[in-house]
Amino acid sequence: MQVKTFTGPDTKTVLGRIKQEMGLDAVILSKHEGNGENGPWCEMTAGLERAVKTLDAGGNGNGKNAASPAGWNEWHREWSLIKEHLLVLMKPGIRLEDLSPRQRVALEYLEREGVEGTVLLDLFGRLRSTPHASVLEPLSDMVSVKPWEESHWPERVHAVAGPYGAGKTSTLVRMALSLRSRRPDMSICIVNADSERGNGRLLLKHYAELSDMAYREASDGVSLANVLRESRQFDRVLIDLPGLGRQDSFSALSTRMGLCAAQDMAVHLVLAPSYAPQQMASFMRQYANGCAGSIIWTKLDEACTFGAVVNMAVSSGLPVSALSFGPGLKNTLTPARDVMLWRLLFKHQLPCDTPSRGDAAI
Ligand SMILES: Nc1nc2c(ncn2[C@@H]2O[C@H](COP(=O)(O)OP(=O)(O)OP(=O)(O)O)[C@@H](O)[C@H]2O)c(=O)[nH]1
Ligand SMILES: [Mg+2]
Repeated sequence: MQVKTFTGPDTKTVLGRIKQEMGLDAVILSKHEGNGENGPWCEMTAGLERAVKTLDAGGNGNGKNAASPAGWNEWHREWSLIKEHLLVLMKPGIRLEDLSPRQRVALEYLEREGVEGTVLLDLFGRLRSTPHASVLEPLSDMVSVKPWEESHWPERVHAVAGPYGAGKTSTLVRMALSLRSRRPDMSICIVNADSERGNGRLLLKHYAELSDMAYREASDGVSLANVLRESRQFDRVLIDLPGLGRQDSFSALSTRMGLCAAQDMAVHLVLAPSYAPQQMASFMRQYANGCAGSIIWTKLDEACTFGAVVNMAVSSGLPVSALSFGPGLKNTLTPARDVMLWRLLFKHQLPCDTPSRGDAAI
């Protein structure tokens, strides 16, 4: 069900908006009215049983959680195949001897590290004309970083998504704890939207109580819309989303849970670098079309190569926001910095091995 909340000065205006955006089939799920500083207000949550294409563009004003277009997966698969064929044709064009020895060693290393051919080709093109440039210069352009800190993430609502067992719930707790330690004054609400996981529930509830945070549960679009509405007084709302089955996609989950309607929200994709490249490509198809926030890399302590960090940044265009490197919940997550990524990639050094000043893991 597609769920969306509309607000306006009175019932008539809000009904008009619902009709215009969702059509005559929309059902009113809840209605609230009141008198605020700016006069009377009315808020209605409406639902629609079928997937509505027209919501994509206007759902949250920027269409970032738009449902996948028909045939998206098929198209993606075909494009990957075309890319592979193109790469075979173009690979002889990577004449490493055109690069400086330092650049050549770096590119050879990145290939062994699992960085994809298309990315290497791009790097080669950028380095060829600048023999003195370090490989970190083009890499910094290709892999963006946006640390998990309030100044970089002013959105009020943050959700974590990702494959089963990737570390979503642990990451959410760590994100909440890091917020709490930096900003003790901040009011935080943790929302468990993954009703399938009993132990996740216990963990979230326990840490919320322990750290003076509110705890809520939402198992479907309607309850999540209600939770989001009544949690407006919180400075930050952190949502733990369920994992996706093989045939599922994030945009479908987003529609089911009514995330398209959520305002001021960022979705962070939680991944571990140890997934195989084909699996990563499959996650890209499932998630990247709807996750418009960042990638959080978990289980760095279990991985032996880190090329995936570069590959996913390039193919999704998402910045890396945080890194986690241990099964515990304390001192195992740090806001990402580019220098940490390069140490990880080129030296296999975890952020906890050499914490920079001011970047202590939470
Ligand atoms: N080694 C290591 N283990 C981690 C890390 N993050 C999480 N884990 C472990 O991975 C397991 C799964 O973590 P969860 O946070 O429950 O993962 P999830 O994605 O919420 O799992 P589901 O809700 O079942 O889909 C737990 O045993 C965590 O302790 C990490 O950075 N390193
Ligand atoms: Mg979980």
